[in-house]
Amino acid sequence: MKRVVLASDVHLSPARPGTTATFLRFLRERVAGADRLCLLGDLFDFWVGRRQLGVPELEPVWDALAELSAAGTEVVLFHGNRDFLLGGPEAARCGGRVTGEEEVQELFGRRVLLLHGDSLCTLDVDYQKSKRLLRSWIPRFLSWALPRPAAFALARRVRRTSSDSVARKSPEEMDLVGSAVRDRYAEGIDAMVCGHVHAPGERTYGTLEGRPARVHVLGDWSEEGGVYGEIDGDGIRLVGFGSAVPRAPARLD
Ligand SMILES: [Mn+2]
Repeated sequence: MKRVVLASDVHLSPARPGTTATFLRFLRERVAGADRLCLLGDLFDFWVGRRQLGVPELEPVWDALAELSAAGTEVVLFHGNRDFLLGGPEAARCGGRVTGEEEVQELFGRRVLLLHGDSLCTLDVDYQKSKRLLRSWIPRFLSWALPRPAAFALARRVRRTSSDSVARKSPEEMDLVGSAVRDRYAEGIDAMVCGHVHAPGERTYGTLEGRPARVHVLGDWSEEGGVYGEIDGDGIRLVGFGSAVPRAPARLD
């Protein structure tokens, strides 16, 4: 193992062809040759289940991921809050694997917790409650039972409702919470990488037993680019693609 690349929150959608083109260029220019690509959730703006495979605008992305797999890059898809219905069919489509919303990986001698990040937004009580409902059997059943157009319409409706409620929330409610980060460090991990909050940068939430409780936060994507992560023997780095750049490292509570 020499190099692992991480990205999240690309929010691919047939409605955003520019972002798809930029992400495809990123896969060719920065991911090809890596040992592993971890996509830490919200790769898609929404995912209604296996019947979304075959949507023509997204086919080039699945093809590109399948090519990477065939060339020896392990592709790992994590669940975000918008694409938690990714599963076996999608793993098969790209020759990779789908894991849940988080996974601890032993990388270059360190235990690294990789996760989407919404589980660290513990001040957003409404969201944490609705998440339980959204991850129940209900959406799985609807995705299976509804005809494709109805499933897409429902997904768009849920997306709209969620952006309306996001617009009403305070910045604190939607941000990572330091105590939640330190709780994860208490489980014995050495590093953490997440996405979700769309504010890429290295953040340190105090210390736990003398060690910094640090999170490398990946960025969201547009056609201008995005901030992704790289892990190798030298450590973890946030790197800008296109015009995107990480924020300055921050010390928080
Ligand atoms: Mn998210």
